[in-house]
Amino acid sequence: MRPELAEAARILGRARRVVVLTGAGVSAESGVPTFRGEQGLWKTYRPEQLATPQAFSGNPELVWEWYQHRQSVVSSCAPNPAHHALAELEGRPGSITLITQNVDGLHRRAGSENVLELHGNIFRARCTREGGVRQFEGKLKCECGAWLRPHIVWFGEQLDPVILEGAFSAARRAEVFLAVGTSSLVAPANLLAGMAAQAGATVIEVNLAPTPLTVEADFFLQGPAGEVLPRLLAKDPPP
Ligand code: BJW
Repeated sequence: MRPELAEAARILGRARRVVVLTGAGVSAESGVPTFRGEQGLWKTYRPEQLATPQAFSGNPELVWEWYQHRQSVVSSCAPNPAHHALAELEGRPGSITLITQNVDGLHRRAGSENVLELHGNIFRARCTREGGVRQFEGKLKCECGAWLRPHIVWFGEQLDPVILEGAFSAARRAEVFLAVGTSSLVAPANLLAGMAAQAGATVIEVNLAPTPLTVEADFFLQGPAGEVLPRLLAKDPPP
């Protein structure tokens, strides 16, 4: 085991309050495209065309077409060893808060129960008139006649204040903050690691490549999440 990985695993193993923030990279090995980078979704579609309230009011059918396409991609994917390693973490003593920017639902499918979905869920829809949230079942209009929209936080939209406050308060109380597979570019999720560090947490980053967080992290574990996390979170890590 690489020495920094062994040291990070030791600190994690002793911590009682662990907060994990995941991004698109944690689902990449499941086959879900990331947002940025060479193979990223944004290389194919411009975000301002599809992931904004303006795009939806201009052409709701087009936006829904994109989301239904992504629903079918995600439905054909399965959780990978990174999701499973994080789900197993819930069985340990102490508190684990899993915060995800992902909308794919793969953490829950892997068995994680305590998940804060910061940016919504691709399989849910919300009435644009009444605000009610339900599972998306193929209908684009609510019974009340108004459009349903994806239950997703688009650029320029506020995050759910209850979920965001839950994430902030967990970060402020964390002993260890683990950031996995996120470019750390999108606010306010990218503020969480700094909040935890300021409150004294050890920050561990797992990513294929350095990000703006890397210089502030105590440990940067470079590699695919599906390989690094099972080793980092193993109950009895090898010496
Ligand atoms: C691996 C790996 C492997 C790969 N193993 N690692 C100007 C106008 C409007 C707003 C703003 C503005 N300037 C700033 C803002 C604020 C904006 C923002 O932060 N923008 C930045 C881009 C600059 N934020 C917001 O608008 C937020 N709301 C807000 O702040 O409200 C207040 C406000 C209102 C108005 C103005 C200003 C403030 C809301 C943000 C919502 C984000 N929504 C999205 C799209 C959802 C749509 C959808 O899914 O359909 O959420 S954006 C997109 O990015 C998505 C993701 O959750 C999010 C984060 O991306 P993530 O997860 O980090 O993925 P990637 O692809 O970026 O990175 C993947 C990483 O994994 C890479 O580092 C790889 O190396 C790594 N990786 N494979 C390990 N196997």
